[in-house]
Amino acid sequence: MGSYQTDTHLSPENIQNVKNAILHKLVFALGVEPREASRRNWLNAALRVVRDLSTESWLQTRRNQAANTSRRVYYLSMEFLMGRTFSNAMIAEGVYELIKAAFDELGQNLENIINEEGDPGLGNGGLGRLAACYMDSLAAMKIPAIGYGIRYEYGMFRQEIKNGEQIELPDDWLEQTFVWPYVRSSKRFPIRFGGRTWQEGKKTVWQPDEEIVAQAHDQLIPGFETTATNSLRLWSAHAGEKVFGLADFNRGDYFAAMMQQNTSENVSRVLYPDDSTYNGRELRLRQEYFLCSASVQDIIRRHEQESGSCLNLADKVAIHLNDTHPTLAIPELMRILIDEKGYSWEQAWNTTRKTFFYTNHTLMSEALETWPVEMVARVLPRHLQIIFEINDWFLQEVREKFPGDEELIKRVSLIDEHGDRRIRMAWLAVVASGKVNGVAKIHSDLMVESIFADFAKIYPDRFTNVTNGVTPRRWIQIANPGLAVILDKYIGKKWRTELTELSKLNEFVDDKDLQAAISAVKIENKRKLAAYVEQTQGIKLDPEAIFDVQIKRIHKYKRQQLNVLHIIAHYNRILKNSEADWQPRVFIFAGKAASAYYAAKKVIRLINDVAKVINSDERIRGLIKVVFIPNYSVSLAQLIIPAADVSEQISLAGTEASGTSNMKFALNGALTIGTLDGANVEILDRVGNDNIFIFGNTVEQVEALRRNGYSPYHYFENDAELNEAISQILSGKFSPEDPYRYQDLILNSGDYYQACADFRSYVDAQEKVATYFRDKQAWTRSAIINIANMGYFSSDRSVLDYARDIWKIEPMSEKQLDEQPKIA
Ligand code: F58
Repeated sequence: MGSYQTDTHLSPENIQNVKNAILHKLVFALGVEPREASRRNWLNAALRVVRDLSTESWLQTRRNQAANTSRRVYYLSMEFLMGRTFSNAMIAEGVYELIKAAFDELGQNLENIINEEGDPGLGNGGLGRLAACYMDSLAAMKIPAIGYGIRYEYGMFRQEIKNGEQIELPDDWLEQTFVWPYVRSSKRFPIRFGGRTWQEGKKTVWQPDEEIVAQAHDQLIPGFETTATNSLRLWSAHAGEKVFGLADFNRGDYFAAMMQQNTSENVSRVLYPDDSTYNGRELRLRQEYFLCSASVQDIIRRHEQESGSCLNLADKVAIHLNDTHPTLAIPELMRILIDEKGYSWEQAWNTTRKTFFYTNHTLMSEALETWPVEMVARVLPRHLQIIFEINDWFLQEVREKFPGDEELIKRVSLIDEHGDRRIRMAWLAVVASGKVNGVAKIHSDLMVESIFADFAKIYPDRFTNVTNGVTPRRWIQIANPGLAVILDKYIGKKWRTELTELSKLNEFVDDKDLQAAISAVKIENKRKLAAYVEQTQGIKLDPEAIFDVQIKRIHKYKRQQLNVLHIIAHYNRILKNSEADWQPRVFIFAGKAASAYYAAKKVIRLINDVAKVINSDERIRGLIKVVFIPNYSVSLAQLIIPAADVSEQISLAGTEASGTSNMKFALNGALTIGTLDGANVEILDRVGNDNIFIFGNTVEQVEALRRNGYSPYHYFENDAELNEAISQILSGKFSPEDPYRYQDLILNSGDYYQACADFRSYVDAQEKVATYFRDKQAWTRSAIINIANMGYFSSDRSVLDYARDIWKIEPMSEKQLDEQPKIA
């Protein structure tokens, strides 16, 4: 297969071509002899072959996009959790079967080779994975888009469990050669920090005292079954010449100069591993500015190159802010337009306000970013001035609309004047964005009722919803090939890009053959997961048991501790009546706790302590197994989700903005046990009450409890099972070597997320789960109904919503994608 092969038909000749192409890469790109090649070598050779295919389309797409009049979206995100590239690229290019056949002939097993690829953890959780699903869908939907992020040298830490505790180890993902990206040596931009500003007439001059260089690394994002190929451009930080210590070298101090180089490169050294508390450290501010400045400079360069000037920027450019983390792009664009391109303030502001769009991912106040004025003054003095000017302009506008309301002014000011003065980044993002959206219906509604209530009065048309989605290519086709085969047979192949096609399955919910096929695939997936758990942890799981799964970041609001309380209560019930005909259950957890999040780390330890006691208690005859699978990642999610019977989505109502694993689970035929929170509400709307287990207080009830002074002791005293479970934890039943280990958990921490209040209805819902599971046919029927009604939750739908309602971008047609002459 040369770089131009487009015939993907499974003929002997094509297979031979692919084999030759892989061998050619192995020998001439990697310098490895076939008989000495390791799996990693085979992987890298094949990755290069597939990359050649995508590269053709990529260059072609770029020329066609440039020639096209359409607007492009630039998706700025501090995190992209892309997962492995190889399978995704093979299926996008339609060569999976060909490569599999070629490897068969070469005596290699494709699945082993796929599993050899590392899984770059350049994100914390849902927000980063959402960005990755959107990159996949933007390409598949032919929407001109470029993602911008940071190429962290160390991604999310590697988690090991030692004596039940989380240990964080560095994730040195770059140690393995990652052949997918192209390093763009010509795409380098200076990023400046510090220094001072002064006026020269009307002009402001900024003289920074530090300069580093941002270097572009491009990953191709091939669209599924289209030539449309977008890019994800990640920046790495390097010492610029100016920093690379000219002064120090002149004084002959080589060592000091090298040290300086190290500090500059710290900017892209490591991902901040905090999932939902905002971390106000200066290095994080520098990282955010680094991403914003490099990306905005690149956007302007490209625009000028394509349009000849900077003038019609807003017509051609939409910049999307994935949460507030890239909000400094706003003052950075203003700065460049005013200081470097000579725009007036008004011209620059009018352009900026038409260019930006912002997605909010959380209502929790501890996660809202604010930066101390003092710190921004030191690190980015010119940007601080611009932010103050935006604030003056904005407050003037508010005073005109709402004269005399000085309390309102204080609340909406971009500067929080309480205590040390701070810049409210979410406010800045709202003021400068054409549209602001939440990520699920309930979240978007709550957003305008709570954190943005004042802004919704000032700008009533600005707020909207785009419910999250997930890509069916990765989350069905790659993660669950057995299910993909069934779908192809019953509803045809179109679901891959039109997920609402799944609704055709509704016709077959009572079809015995379909039911048998669906449960056979589920059992097969459970066996695969069980094999992994046995191999890695030595715990044997019964594939006939209910696989009940909670995999996500460990956080109090996600309430893993509620799950544990039920497991203990269930264990106690079995002990009291061990002869009864109990349904065997496996409770599976995975997820990382922020390294400084003491309570979350304790929850991991509790899960492991409980697992140890229960798994080794012979009296319960293996009726319960508890497993914590270490080092959760995208590739582990791909293994675990298709094997789940039950999806745990048990956050306190009003706290989980959307959730996206809830969609992946239901799409793979798991039944949800969940609260009326985030996208669970929309999943319920679509699958109906009979096919989901909803429990717990509603947002209104949660708020009423808070208003009336919530006390967990009330529930503790009145619910015998809850009382027993908590008392056992507190008395050291699960930590006999350290009986006080969990003294500060649950009750003594005030139970802010009301686990005790929802305990009873959760346990009742779990009872219903166990009873329902016994009726295999009814259960499988419900699983099919879940799959059939998840079409809405495709990220293809989400990005088309963004393109139509927010960015005003038309997808390209196949004709437009083919306009420019081919390269080869
Ligand atoms: C998540 N946020 C939401 N933030 O919690 C989840 O409900 C939603 O489905 C998802 O976004 C996608 O919209 C999230 O993952 C982070 O990880 C941030 C990382 C940087 C610091 C603040 C939290």
